[in-house]
Amino acid sequence: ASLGVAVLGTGMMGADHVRRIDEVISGAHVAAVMDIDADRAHKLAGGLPGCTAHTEPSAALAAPGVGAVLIASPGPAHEAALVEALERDLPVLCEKPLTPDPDSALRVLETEQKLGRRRIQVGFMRRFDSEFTQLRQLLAGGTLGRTLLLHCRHRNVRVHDYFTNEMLINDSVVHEMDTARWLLDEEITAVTVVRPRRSSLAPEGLDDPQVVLFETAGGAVVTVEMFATSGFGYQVQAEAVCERGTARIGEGHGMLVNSGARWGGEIPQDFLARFTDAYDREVQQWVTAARGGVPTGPSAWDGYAAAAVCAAGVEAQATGRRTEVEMIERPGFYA
Ligand code: ISE
Repeated sequence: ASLGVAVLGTGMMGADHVRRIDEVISGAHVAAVMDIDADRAHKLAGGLPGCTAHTEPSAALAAPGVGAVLIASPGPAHEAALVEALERDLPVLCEKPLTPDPDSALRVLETEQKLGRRRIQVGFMRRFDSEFTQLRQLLAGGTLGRTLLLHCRHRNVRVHDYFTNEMLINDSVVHEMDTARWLLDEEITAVTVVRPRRSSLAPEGLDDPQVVLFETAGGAVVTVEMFATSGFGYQVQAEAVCERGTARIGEGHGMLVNSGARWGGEIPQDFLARFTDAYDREVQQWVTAARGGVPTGPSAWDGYAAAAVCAAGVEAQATGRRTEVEMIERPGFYA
């Protein structure tokens, strides 16, 4: 039977996932939607046969036909929803962050471990992007030798006026934290933040761009240029520098047009456009696993590890000092 998904939070991400489950994914349908904005929830549910609308997460989880949960509400609402989903033994796809800080993430890990099997997948969608997957396979294959350096660029067109320096770490650079851990298969042990002069086009209170440096357990170094107000496009690029060569992804060589003494192409403007295929694969694999048992994508452990690195990142940013990451040992459950 088709998997009935409750979607919590119907903002930009949640609404896109509703569309994806309805139109793109096989084996699932949207059984319930929840948003604190009742109108919004009702409008969305109205277009979906059999879908109910709610303003409380618990009501959505208890709605008829719900067999799994997709959490796309703001980060501070995640812990309560995750715990309730686990109590109901429902498979969960939780948009990042798992929770906003390491302590609450640890509580989620403990609750999941008590269940005795993995139920949570965290929405680090880059792991489903074809170029990122290719890079990981190349690095893991070992033909280039060990990876010494990973250079990352992460550019957004613009951000909301309320975007802060902490959000630059917690909402944006968190993706590089996960990507680096996954590509290198090592934990991040320390973070340093360096600021060039500030773009005069950045909103008040935001120091943009920033350079964030990670050190890994095995001694690799990762540099991240985070530029949230580039103005021109959404770009996520990475170059691995290895002992016997380098590999680059995210250059965006899609269609190239030659005309009028110029050549060029288009740059996507946001993550929904840049990572559409990755989101599609992410949700499809989650649905397939949820119907058959255990999720295989990024786990609650990955969500916790990212939260721990974020905490170090925010401190490094505030103090200007190299800050070591504090993390528990990885439980065997998440091996
Ligand atoms: C946003 O929350 C995301 O997750 C995007 O992937 C990232 O590029 C952006 O900077 C964040 O604000």
